[in-house]
Amino acid sequence: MGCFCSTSKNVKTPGYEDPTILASETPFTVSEVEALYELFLKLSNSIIEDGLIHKEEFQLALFRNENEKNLFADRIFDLFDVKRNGVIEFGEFVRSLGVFHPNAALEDKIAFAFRLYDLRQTGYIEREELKEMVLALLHESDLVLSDDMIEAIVDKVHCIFTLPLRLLHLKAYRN
Ligand SMILES: [Ca+2]
Ligand SMILES: [Ca+2]
Repeated sequence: MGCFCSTSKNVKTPGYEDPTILASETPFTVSEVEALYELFLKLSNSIIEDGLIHKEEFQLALFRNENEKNLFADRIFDLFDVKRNGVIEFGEFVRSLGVFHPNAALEDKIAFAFRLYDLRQTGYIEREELKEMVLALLHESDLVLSDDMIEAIVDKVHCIFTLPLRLLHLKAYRN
């Protein structure tokens, strides 16, 4: 006879990882990781009850809409899905959220933001990628702007994004 003493609450999700290990690798404390597990259980069982966050569940949590295609949500999902198997497991969830923690290293935050906009993963943020992202964000906010205005925004932001790069080039040239 098997033991039936464990309740369903003690059955962990497929990608479950020990909170003490996750806490040691992220800015979260053990109790914060445990709280994140409760949140993870809710999100990962909202549509498909399998303890894994599928894209539809992720979109539902972010935008309260499981069907509408959204570039921004797609991109964040891909960044969270580190192992690239199409679902977000608990470990991926906690490690990715760690980047948003106030105590996370600035380099990690910058790297995450950069990867978010580097849609084609070329290691460089192209103006077209930036425009796609700006359009997606505008669409999400229901803000209607003229094409000229959108182009002007993209120009300005792209200029800011590439400024450090251009300064480096300038410095290299001077030296
Ligand atoms: Ca699920
Ligand atoms: Ca995954």
